[in-house]
Amino acid sequence: MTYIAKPGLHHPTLPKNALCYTRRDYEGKVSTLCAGCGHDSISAAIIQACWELAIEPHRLAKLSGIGCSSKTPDYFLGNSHGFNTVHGRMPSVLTGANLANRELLYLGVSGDGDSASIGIGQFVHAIRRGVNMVYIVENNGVYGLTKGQFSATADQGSVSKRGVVNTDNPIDMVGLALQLGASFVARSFSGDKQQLVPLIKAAIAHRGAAFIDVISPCVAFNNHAGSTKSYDYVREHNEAVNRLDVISAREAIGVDYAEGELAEVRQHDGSVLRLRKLHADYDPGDRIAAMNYVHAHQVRGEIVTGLLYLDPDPHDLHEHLNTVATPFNALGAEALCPGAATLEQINASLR
Ligand SMILES: Cc1ncc(C[n+]2csc(CCOP(=O)(O)OP(=O)(O)O)c2C)c(N)n1
Ligand code: SF4
Ligand SMILES: [Mg+2]
Repeated sequence: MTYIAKPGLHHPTLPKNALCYTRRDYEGKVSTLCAGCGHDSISAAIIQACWELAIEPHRLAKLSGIGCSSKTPDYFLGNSHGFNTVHGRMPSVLTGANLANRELLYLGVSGDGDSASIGIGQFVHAIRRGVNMVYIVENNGVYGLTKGQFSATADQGSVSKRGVVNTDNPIDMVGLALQLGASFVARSFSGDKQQLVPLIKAAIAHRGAAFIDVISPCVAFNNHAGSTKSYDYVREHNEAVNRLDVISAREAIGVDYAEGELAEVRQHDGSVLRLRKLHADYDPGDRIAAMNYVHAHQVRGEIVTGLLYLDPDPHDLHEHLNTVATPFNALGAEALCPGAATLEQINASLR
């Protein structure tokens, strides 16, 4: 037996969301990851975010590649659609699914190896095309599943468990996503659920390419002194620039902050993002400034977290392609194959 299913019974006093579902209804199978792996905390944050947003499980599709991180969709949202692709190919499968049915919420879960090494070509094109999705990279700086080789996000000078020093320059996924035009870019830490849950909720509410880089320590291969992706290192070097609250369309907006501290941004689904600044000089509406800020802090060994960039007027791939509102998978044969006469007209127009 390669997995253990959780018992279906719930305690009757568990809190319920607007759909009368408990958090248990958003769980998956029992995790087979190492105890303490950051990836399990990210799965818990995804469960919490989807429960709080009262997402109907059949409205969400989760896709992943290969790796410990890419195994995690088996451990959450057991009642949603799922597709485990080959290594590094999740973005193109997600893009195709999104084009066929624009009405689902798409959640891509990947690793730093899956997205920054073998899948980097796929990652950059999905982001630059503005595919409407939440793209989470569970970033531990190593290939956890294949026993801890440095990945392309490992910092230069970072030391492996066996004492090998990484001499290569790292790929910064946040810097890449900003440069490629992602309309929502965030970074977080698997050990900071308070920050991560609202970021995931905000990314789900966002229409466009929403990217979250989550530093997620690998306790088996990259949690020692000398690693820059260990729990201790991230806790000591975490510079959160803001804190986020997400108020969904059906909730009343209560006033619980002092004026002047907050910026509010309304999303296309009616939800409101309330952003409380922790650093006065950080502006998440300025893409270039965000790139400079993140890079300058990275040079000093600091990890900038929070909502790093938000385009208040995002556009997605369907808008770029001017596709019809009806999902392609719901169009009948008549619309999809309009016949020989229409084909002749199209051909004539191209002559
Ligand atoms: C085509 C192909 N090449 C190589 C592998 C071997 N492989 C499996 S997972 C993996 C790396 C996973 O690293 P990452 O995406 O960072 O996930 P993690 O396990 O660290 O969460 C590699 C190289 C594979 N499965 N398929
Ligand atoms: S090997 Fe590392 S990434 Fe994989 S489950 Fe264990 S701790 Fe997590
Ligand atoms: Mg990894």
